[in-house]
Parts: sequence; C-alpha cells; structure tokens
Amino acid sequence: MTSAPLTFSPEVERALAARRPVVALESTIITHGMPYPQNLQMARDVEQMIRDNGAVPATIAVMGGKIHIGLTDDTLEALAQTPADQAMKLSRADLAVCLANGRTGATTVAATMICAALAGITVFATGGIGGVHRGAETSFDISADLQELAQTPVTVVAAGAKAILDLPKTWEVLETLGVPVIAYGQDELPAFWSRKSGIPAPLRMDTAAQIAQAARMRAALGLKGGQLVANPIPQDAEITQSEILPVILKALDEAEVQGVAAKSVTPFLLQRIFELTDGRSLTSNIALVMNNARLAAEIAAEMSKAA
Ligand code: PSU
Repeated sequence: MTSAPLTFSPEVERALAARRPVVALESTIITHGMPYPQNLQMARDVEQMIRDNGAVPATIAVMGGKIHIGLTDDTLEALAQTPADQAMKLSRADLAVCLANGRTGATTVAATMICAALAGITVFATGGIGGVHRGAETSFDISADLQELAQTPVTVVAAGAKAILDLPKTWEVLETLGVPVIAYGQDELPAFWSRKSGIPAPLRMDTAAQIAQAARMRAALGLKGGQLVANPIPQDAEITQSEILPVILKALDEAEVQGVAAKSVTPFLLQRIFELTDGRSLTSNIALVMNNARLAAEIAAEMSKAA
C-alpha cells in the first residue's frame, strides 16, 4: 500500500482485501458531465449494474483532504448536487493541490486512473475519454486523459472518445503514445453516441477474458500504461453520426462565439448538445455508461479469476 491519503468505503475495502473484482468509477461525469438529478440516478444505476454483474463499484472523488475510494449514498447525493463551479475538475495537474487545500474535487478519467492504481484497482468504467479537441492545431487543447493512458496501468472501458472531439487526431495521438485501443466486438471504432465512426479499429477483441489477458501480457512485458476498450453504445440507444454531427457543430460554434476555453469546453458542449437534442443525448450517454459498466465488471471478474 502507499502513504497516499486514501480512504475506502467498507464495501470496497472488504472486496479489495478478499481480492474480489472491483470497478472504479469517475466523478467528473457526475459534477460536470450531466445535470442534476439525472446525474445522481445515473451514478446509482451504474453502481448497481456493476454489483449485478458480480463486481463492487468504487466511485472516486476528493473531499476533505482525502481521496475517497467508494462513496456512501449520502456522499454521492451531496456530490451530485454540488454546482459545477464549486467542485474542482481534477486531472493529474490538480489532484495534489486539491488535497492540500482541502477542497472538493471530481476526478476526470486521468485523475480516476491515478487514484484507482494507488488503490490497487485495475479496471475503470466511464462514458467517453477526453482527447484532442477540434481546432487543437491552434488551441493546443488536448486532454490529459491521453497521457494518463500511456503511463498508468488501468483498463479503461469507454464508448470511445467523446464525439465532440477530433476523433482521427485523438486516435493518432493514442497510437503515438503506445496505448492499445481495443474495439469491443466490431472492426470499427465507436464514436460515443454512435456505434460507427468510419475509422477502422487498430485492435479488436470479443471477450472480457481476452481483454483481461491482454492487460496481464502488458504487465508481463513490463510495458507501462493502460489500455482503452472502446465499447459501442447499444443499438437501441444510439444517435447516428449523421444525426448528431450538425448538433455538435452548432454547439462548437456557440462555444467559439462565447469564448469558452480549457476545462469548460467539454461541460459546455455536453450541456448544449443536451438542450439541442431535447435531452436525447443524455439518455444515450446514460445508456452507454451502463453498457460500459457491465463490460468493466466482466473484465474485472476475469482479472480476479486469474489473480
Ligand atoms: N464521460 C462522459 N461524460 C463526461 C466525462 C466522461 O460520458 O463528462 C468526463 C471525464 O471525466 C473526462 C472528461 O475525463 O469528461 C474530459 O474532459 P476534458 O475534455 O476537459 O479533458
């Protein structure tokens, strides 16, 4: 164990001690990714989905100078009600300062990976990772999630990168960083709200057992970093690319006109797309997170079988 300021919920502590499967969950999706009260319902349903599939959920957030690994229902509710401007959006750069200042912070994919690895958790489910923003050639806005995948040994299950991003550039950067991008059950990379992106998947796997074995092989080879599992949204919940693209472009235009930058870009775009689709983007977002939670629980179970 480490001397990091970790505090475990009793459920997670017992599961880790008994080497039972545990799946990490992030909290930025709760505070900055979805509106209240749908965010709270999503957080509870995702935890339940993981339990129903034989693993223990560990939602991660920073509060009172500690990294919480597993939250009580009261804490989850308080977090879901925290206005986005009162919770820090934590990535690798902010985690230690948030702890030192005793502030409340929600962990992004990058920060959740760091905390999960410190806690001994190797599988993590989310919606979509951050990546290279459209227009990055002038803004230089590239999510720290990509670097984290290259250095922290956690298997991240997502529905690809969020489609508000420049997806081809995002996959190029991951390739450069040596991150395995594994499409689950299809030959094409998914695009968050859509099953298809038109981009061929660099790697494909069809079972949770294979994905767990790939993580083991990476460790055996001494290769640092994690792997990204790109799990397509279920068919009945998808919004096709041709439907969602005009909406994304409109939201991007508005962000530019209003001068939205840095950490505010993703939350602004998700909120505008939610409004422009009359809530349909949120329904899809929740469906894909649930689907990722199920697969992550299966992978965690495979990993603990062999351990
Ligand atoms: N998945 C979702 N919604 C979200 C996120 C993931 O379905 O809001 C969050 C994750 O925490 C991810 C962050 O790390 O969005 C990316 O933010 P940025 O683009 O600013 O790096």
